[in-house]
Amino acid sequence: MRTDTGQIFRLEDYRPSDYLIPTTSLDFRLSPDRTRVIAELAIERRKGVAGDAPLVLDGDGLALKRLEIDGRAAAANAYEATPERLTISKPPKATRFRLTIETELGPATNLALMGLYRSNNVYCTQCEAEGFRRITYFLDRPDILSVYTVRIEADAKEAPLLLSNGNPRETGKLEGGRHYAVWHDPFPKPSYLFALVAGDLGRIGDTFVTASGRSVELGIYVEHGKEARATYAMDALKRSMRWDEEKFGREYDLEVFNIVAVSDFNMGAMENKGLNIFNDKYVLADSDTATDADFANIEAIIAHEYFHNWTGNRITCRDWFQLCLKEGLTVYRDHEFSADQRSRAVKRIAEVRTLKSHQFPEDQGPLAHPVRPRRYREINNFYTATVYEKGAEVVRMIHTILGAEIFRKGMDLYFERHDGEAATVEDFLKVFEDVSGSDLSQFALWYHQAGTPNLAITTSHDAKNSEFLVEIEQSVPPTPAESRKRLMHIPLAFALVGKNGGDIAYTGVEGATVENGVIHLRKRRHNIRFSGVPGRPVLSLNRGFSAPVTLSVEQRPEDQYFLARHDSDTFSRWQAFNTLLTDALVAAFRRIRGGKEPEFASDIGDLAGVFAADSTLEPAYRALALTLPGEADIAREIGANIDPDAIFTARELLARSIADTNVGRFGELYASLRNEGAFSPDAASAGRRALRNVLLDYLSLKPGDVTLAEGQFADATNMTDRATALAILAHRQPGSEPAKAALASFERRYASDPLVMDKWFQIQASVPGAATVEAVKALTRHPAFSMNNPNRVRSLIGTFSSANQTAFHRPDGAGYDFFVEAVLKADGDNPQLAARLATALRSWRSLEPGRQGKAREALLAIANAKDLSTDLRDIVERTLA
Ligand code: B3K
Ligand code: ZN
Repeated sequence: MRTDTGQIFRLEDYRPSDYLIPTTSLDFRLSPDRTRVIAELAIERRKGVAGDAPLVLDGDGLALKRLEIDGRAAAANAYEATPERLTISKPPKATRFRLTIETELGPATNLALMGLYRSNNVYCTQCEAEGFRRITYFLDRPDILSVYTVRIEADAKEAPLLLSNGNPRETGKLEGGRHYAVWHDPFPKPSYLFALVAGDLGRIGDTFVTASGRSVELGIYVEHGKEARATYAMDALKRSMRWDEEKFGREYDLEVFNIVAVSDFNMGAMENKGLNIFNDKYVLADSDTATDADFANIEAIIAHEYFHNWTGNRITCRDWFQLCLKEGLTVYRDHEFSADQRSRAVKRIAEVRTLKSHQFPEDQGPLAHPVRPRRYREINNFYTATVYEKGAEVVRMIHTILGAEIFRKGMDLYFERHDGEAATVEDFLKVFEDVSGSDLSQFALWYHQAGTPNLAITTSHDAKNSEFLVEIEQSVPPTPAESRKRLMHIPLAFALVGKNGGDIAYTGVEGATVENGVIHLRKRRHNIRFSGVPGRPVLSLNRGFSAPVTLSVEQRPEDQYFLARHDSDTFSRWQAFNTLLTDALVAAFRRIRGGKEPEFASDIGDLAGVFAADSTLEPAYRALALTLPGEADIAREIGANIDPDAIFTARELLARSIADTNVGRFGELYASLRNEGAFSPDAASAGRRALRNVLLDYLSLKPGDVTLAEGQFADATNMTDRATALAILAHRQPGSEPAKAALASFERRYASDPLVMDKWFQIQASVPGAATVEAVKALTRHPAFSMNNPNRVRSLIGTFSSANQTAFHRPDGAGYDFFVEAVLKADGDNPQLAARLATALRSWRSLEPGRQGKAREALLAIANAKDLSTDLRDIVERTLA
């Protein structure tokens, strides 16, 4: 039975705990069904707290076996232990005392993948956010920092490898084929960073010498036989370590750094101190099994978790409301890393696409919340695109506002001032105020206020006075629990673009502070007057996506075409073309809904041809330019009364019109981009493959025209080319002989490789059209599928519900019926997985009335089901509210 108390946690209720735990020693006696954990906690009453203050430790589903206070068995009336808490109502009078707590766990039956569990017979842990309380009773909150010593004992055959945080201290043999290891982590840390791994795994090792000359032993542990697939991750790790030294002056601080890949994991990876645990999807890669996107994700996630060592671990969060303090900041850091390792322009476009497709819908729907939320019922539901991606954008804006040099000074001060502490967003902002002397109080609203701001913009040119006028009005739409919004400080990068595409100078500006190409909007309305501008310029706005806002610009289409062809800022060029494509798709959608044939200006096809052929642009950039906005992006732009079938048709027709205009050019280019030589995952090679594969997609649009894709599938020498060709075959001609043959051959080849089978599930789950509902249902019975493995579930059911608009939103509701069943099934064992899946319906109110009604019924069916987890209940209730 579940005990959802419906309790809501509020930021304003934060207060420091009465007790501290300066040291923690844990002794694990591992066994699959009966693991014993003996915790010895040094407890210290905080100064000024009354001697009779009760000590209440958190638990979650725990069974207490023994409790000692200062080495003596606690009297039965001295405490109360329930699965959820251990209350010592009359703790010893002394300010310091010792608790010995013994609990018993069953890792093998822990399918929620929180706390101590087993993945492929490997013991592993996941404690963020509140998993440590599933291991022992503790003050399981991030502001309780403790120095840990961990002893692990296990069967030596079953678990030759015994790992925990910090540095290795001791190992030894025991009777009965058992052995043990002791680890000590000198850095005080919150319980959510605790980790343990024990099992039989393969290893690749390396050494890293830090800037100050200390040698660090690096290890990556994977399933035996998969060691070779971990070399790219190791390379990414070493590059991350060097980069953090060079860009942020941050050195690694322990003798060892270990990464373990496990196959059952609720998210991407976890930054436990000195012992990162990864979803194996983000460690394992080689040319035969991983796509270029996989390689890029591995690089980014390895870096992200490593960067947490300073932003998250050395400086952690005071409470979970401050989650963005570590997550937004660390995402900003990993974005910068990838930009430096790859192409900055390409990386920025990819980031903006992700932000718009994940964070914007969240911010514009029922689950909207500020980057720093003020309340939560289940903290695990706040590991969101808003906290991560918008949180990173907020840090980027600080960089934009203060400039690179002062930003770095602020970061240095942050590390200096707060090292070893549990900090807040206020602490973070304060360092930037201190180093710059600026007042960031209005800027701070980016943390506190939900919703995507909109800027309405009109321009006019006064030739007589050589003036260019720009009127900008900001508004922030209402979001749940926040109907009235305050005015924000929005840094809007811009340029006035002249006839030749270059930025033009002006002699003066009035109406707003404008510095280094950035307009600082602070008021509701700014009338900005640029003087010394004799010819009418074209306004290039929100360059580099300097602020996460939407724009409503009254702009002539020819200006947009002009920017798409000539803007000297490559990001803005992409943005201009993307806006043109989006506008064309929205117009086509409206015509289709009105029973008319859509029409597309031939200029769009021509412009696509220009991007494709422009060899001054990187191939990866050209690939992004040629990628049409996704169906969900178009839906968001339309806003209401969404008919996914009409969107799909609009998108298909635009793609065909672009292909028709460019058949010859695309064909030649496709042929010229053939792979030469050995595979390399580097950004430039990946970019060429990306462009070639986008072209293949266009070249396969005509009914029956899949011979190229068939050829590529047969000849492919790497997973990127193979999986793309397979997706084209499966999506263009579902159920056809070539599609069936390709799917079957792929399945034969990779049947024993779960991560590759995930691609096979994904490709089939995203086949457009009504029939996919039945196909996905059938695939849940495939031997390679398992409802208990999050990667499988996300590949099949997650892809179906969040990336297949036409099938999921089938008008008869069959997609929703299947979805309800799957979400409830997942919730039985793994609430976090179920809650994440359930967010697929967050934009249900923007659907046309028929689907909207069915989606609501589906949400109600979940809400009314018995015994829901807190996680899932929280999501459905907020979605319905
Ligand atoms: N900090 C973890 C996420 C933990 C999620 C808990 N539900 C991974 C990361 O962001 O680096
Ligand atoms: Zn993170």
